[in-house]
Amino acid sequence: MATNQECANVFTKIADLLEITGANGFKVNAYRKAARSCENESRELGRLARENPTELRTVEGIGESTAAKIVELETVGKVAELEALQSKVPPGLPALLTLQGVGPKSVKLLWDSAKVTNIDELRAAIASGALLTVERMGEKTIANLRDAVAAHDAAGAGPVRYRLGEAIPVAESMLKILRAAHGTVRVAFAGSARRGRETVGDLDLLVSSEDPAAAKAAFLNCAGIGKVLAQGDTKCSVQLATGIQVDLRIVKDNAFGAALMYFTGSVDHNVLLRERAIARGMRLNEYGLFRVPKGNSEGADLPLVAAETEESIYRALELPYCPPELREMHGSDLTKPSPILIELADIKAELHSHTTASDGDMSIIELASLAKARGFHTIAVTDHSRASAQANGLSVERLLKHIDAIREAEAKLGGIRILAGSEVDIMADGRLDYEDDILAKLDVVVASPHTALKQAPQAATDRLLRAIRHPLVHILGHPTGRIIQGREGLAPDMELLCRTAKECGTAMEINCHWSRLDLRDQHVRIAVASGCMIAIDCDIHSPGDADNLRYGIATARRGGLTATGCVNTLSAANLHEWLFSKRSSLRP
Ligand code: DGT
Ligand code: CA
Ligand code: CA
Ligand code: ZN
Repeated sequence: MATNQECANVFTKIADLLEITGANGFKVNAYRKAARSCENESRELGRLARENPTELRTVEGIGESTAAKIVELETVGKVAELEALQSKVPPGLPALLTLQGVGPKSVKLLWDSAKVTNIDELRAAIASGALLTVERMGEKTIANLRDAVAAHDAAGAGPVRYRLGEAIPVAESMLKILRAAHGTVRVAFAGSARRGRETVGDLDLLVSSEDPAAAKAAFLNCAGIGKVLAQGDTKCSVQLATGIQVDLRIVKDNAFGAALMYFTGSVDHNVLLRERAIARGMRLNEYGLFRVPKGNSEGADLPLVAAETEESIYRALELPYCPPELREMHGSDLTKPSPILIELADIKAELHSHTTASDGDMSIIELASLAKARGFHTIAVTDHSRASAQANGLSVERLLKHIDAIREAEAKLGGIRILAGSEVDIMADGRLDYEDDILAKLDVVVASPHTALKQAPQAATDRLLRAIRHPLVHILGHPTGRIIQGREGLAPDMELLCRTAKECGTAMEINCHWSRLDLRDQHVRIAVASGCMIAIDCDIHSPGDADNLRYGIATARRGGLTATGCVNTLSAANLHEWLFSKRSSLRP
């Protein structure tokens, strides 16, 4: 079945090729919008295309022709228009788009004006100086191209996007430096990182300052800058040695909210806000929301309505505040108040963690002390089961001893419930790796797929359903087994899984590690709609893993999860009661 990402990729490729071949911008934008809506859609488009193609038209941004292409992709396995476009350009040309900072416009220019049709020819054209004769191609641009080709040669076709957990710490450390600069009033990161997307193309930082020159100097002095791409009084862009690009905007504090709103995006959300402003006789841009007096269309110095905070701008547009994580295509009904989304502080328990008994770095006491220091009332120790031999999974004999060790540690440490659990492997056919009489001895069972992650969707659905329905299983761990930028993982019928999880009182996990984020945002939306419980767990192996909670929370918020839908927010009594309801022997 075609995944939503595959549908999105088709539309992105069509848009790129249209732009390279000089098609009109309106058409290009329609395809880009279609690509974004595919990425954002929680229903599975491949399934819709097969079972109920007319429903495709209900997806925001999908029209008649794009819907037909999804059906074509699903049923034929390829899209004729894309193939036709590909045949119109030299085969090596699209690869130029994988170069850092090279978009369709640059590719078109390189092709039209310098006859460059692939990366090798680009390398040669840079070396020979041939590019210098191209109009609109300055030395700076050529230097950037040279670096991009070098980076490509060094990394292969390295990732153009960075995973959230790789990007956010970089943003935080730069914000810390900006915060300390003379004259700084407020700092924030914006862009896709603030919206909590699982990967980001670049980082967008914002600072308001009474001493813009000091802010700029502090930014350009940050450690790890490989190259300054641009610098002005209000805008700077750098590329770090690690490859990631960081854009900084320096603004006046009374316009911080407007800038934050604008640079948080998404582009689609901004467009909707701007249209709303226009409809109310106002204009919205990165500097503020302004009133446009009748008859004055292009005047300068329009009267300011709001700019200082995002809240004030939403209010002036007569809209409820929209949390950044929901500022995507699917939040298109802006007038509908957002649910009160779950927050980090709501989490009171960790239900998936590993000790040195399997592949963790900490003892039971160390792990539980960490959870206690975070103010959690409960930590579940869930080491791997025997089938995970590479992770030193526990034999039945070792597991039984481990349970005793957990009871001892709990008595010794005090002040936190330490539950004895297991992350038990779900075999390819859905059987679990321990017998029921063993599972029944545990307080918590997280059942996870670790092998056979390429099995067909139907087999994956059957396999995971069996685990969800197992009366001794509490949580389905990292349900698809995907690794971001690493492996696709399983593609089960998530709606059916979540519906069944609801019926069985089983929770679906959001695994917080930034390389997993599994369930992913679209799946969380399905889970929330189905009403099943969700667990948000850090799958702790090392002390630092507990800090990944924020990424799981961001993913949960993107899926519209409220605190009440998450088992980790329950009081100790209610949590233990739920766990107990699948047991007869949870010790008091
Ligand atoms: P990324 O970096 O690809 O992960 O995604 P974003 O959303 O961070 O995109 P970026 O860095 O290009 O721009 C940051 C925000 O600035 C974006 O979310 C919305 C705003 N923005 C940028 N370009 C435009 C534009 O052409 N029109 C509008 N309305 N907003 C824009
Ligand atoms: Ca960005
Ligand atoms: Ca940017
Ligand atoms: Zn696992």
